Amino acid sequence: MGYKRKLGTQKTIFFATSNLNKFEEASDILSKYGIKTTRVNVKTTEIQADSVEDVATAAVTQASKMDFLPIFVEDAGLFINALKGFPGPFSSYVYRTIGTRGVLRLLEGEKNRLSEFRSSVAFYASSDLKKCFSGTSVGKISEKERGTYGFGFDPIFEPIKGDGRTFAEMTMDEKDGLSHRADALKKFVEWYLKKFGAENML
Ligand code: ITT
Repeated sequence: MGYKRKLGTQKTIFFATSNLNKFEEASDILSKYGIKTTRVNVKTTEIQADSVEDVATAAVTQASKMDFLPIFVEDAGLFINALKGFPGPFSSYVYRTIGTRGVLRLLEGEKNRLSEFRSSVAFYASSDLKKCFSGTSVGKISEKERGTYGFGFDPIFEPIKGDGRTFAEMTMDEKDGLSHRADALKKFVEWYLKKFGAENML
């Protein structure tokens, strides 16, 4: 039995991700707009590309082949200025290998700590109804890891619009107020609600 439902009577949007933290953040943000998110636990094959937009767009095409529609994927990466944008689209691999401490070592003695988280949300409802939305959060790489909340590079990322704390020193709500993921998802939700109308969706 499939889960494809008629658009317009949709109660749920599927989110294909293997990352529970990303799911938790996204479902929390979307729930504030009355949208229910259901996780499809798959790891799509990430293509090699320079931008998170290209990675997300390719991934959602793969995800759309499953019987869960409408669906979105979200690809994120940390782009560090002094490292010419590294790790960028390779953030997942870099996190799993050298981790946050490895990134701090790469930046030892470096004054320019400027960096940016980028997120792209690629949505697919049908072959003629698909769209990609991008968000950013500009910040600095801290000198040391700080904080225990969040995941990934959160302990070393201080958003410029914050108060000097790293994402890992913030509650999820505080991070949502400043994050690349929230930025991209809000653009998506505004478009989605305009397109389908909240009353059809709930
Ligand atoms: P899926 O592709 O299955 O969704 P993933 O963990 O591979 O999960 P991404 O490719 O989007 O997710 O993210 C790559 C890595 O970047 C991720 O594993 C984290 O280490 C890091 N990252 C992404 N978003 C982050 C955030 O909000 N805070 C801290 N680190 C983040």
